[in-house]
Amino acid sequence: MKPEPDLTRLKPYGDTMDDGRVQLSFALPVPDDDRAVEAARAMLLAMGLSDPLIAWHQALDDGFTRIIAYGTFDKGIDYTRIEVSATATPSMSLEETDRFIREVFGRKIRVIGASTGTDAHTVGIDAIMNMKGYAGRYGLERYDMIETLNLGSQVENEDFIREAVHYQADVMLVSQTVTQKDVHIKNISKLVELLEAESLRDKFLLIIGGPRLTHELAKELGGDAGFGPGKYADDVAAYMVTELARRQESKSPIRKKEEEE
Ligand code: B12
Repeated sequence: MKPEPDLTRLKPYGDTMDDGRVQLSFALPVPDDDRAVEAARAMLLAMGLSDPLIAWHQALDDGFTRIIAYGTFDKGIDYTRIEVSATATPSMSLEETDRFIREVFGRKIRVIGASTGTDAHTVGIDAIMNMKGYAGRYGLERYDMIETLNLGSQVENEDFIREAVHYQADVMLVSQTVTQKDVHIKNISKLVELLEAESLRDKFLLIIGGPRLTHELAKELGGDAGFGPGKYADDVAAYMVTELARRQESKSPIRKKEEEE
């Protein structure tokens, strides 16, 4: 019989259920010698891992050592209590989203996107916006009822806002890949500040994405939603149309009257 994990004390799986074995790889800024190996072992223990094993080490350069190590995580995590912060949107196919837009808005939705600040990475924003999409999931350009403008990379926040206003965008998509020295946090905060200063923040649905972006972080920074790895154009499209519809409905005179009563 297949052994079942203890979900109230969930542990990593190495090669037997609940063994808690994990693999780590990291670099140490010291020469590759016995002392580096001992330091790596001490670090694993300091991380709370038991049975540390340094499986491989190699000089990366003078004064730098690459380490591959194993350790055991004994404590376990209560999986039954884990809560996820994510957009609660039902998944919709491309055709369903197009139909939804036709029925609810009766016009095309306009989406502008960019990789902003000094960030030169375009693959993430292209994965969401380009016609061919990514990983077999078509991008927003493929939707009949979505109009897109992809500004590419290294777009200054001020230029991005100006273009969004000019394009009369409903949605702004921002991609941030580089996170060194928290540049993504500073850049997104600046964008939100500028939008607020120009009383434009409520005019756009602001969606932020990137490899180290979570929904929670995006919200914390003043965005409406965040999407990271494993999310594709159809996830973004479904979120944006349901959220725009919700906002449209909350502004409708009938709804306002109902709320007042
Ligand atoms: C390709 C690449 C480059 C190319 C970029 C070419 C291009 N046109 O994009 C080049 C060579 C130019 C480059 C340059 C640099 N790079 Co680079 N690069 C990469 C690499 C190898 C792949 C990134 C990628 O394309 N991923 C594939 C896409 C599809 O994944 P994704 O971005 O996560 O996108 C998905 C989601 O996150 C989400 N998503 C992303 N954006 C958005 C936006 C929205 C709105 C939504 C909804 C969703 C969404 O949807 C996508 C699909 O699921 C990564 C390492 C790696 N393997 O990840 C390093 C990496 C990102 N680069 C890195 C670095 C440091 C740099 C440089 C600073 C290097 C240097 N010293 O010059 C420069 C940066 C220059 C600059 N000014 O920005 C680091 C970043 C480290 C960090 N945490 O900050 C990485 C992680 C490499 C590393 N391990 O050190 N890079």
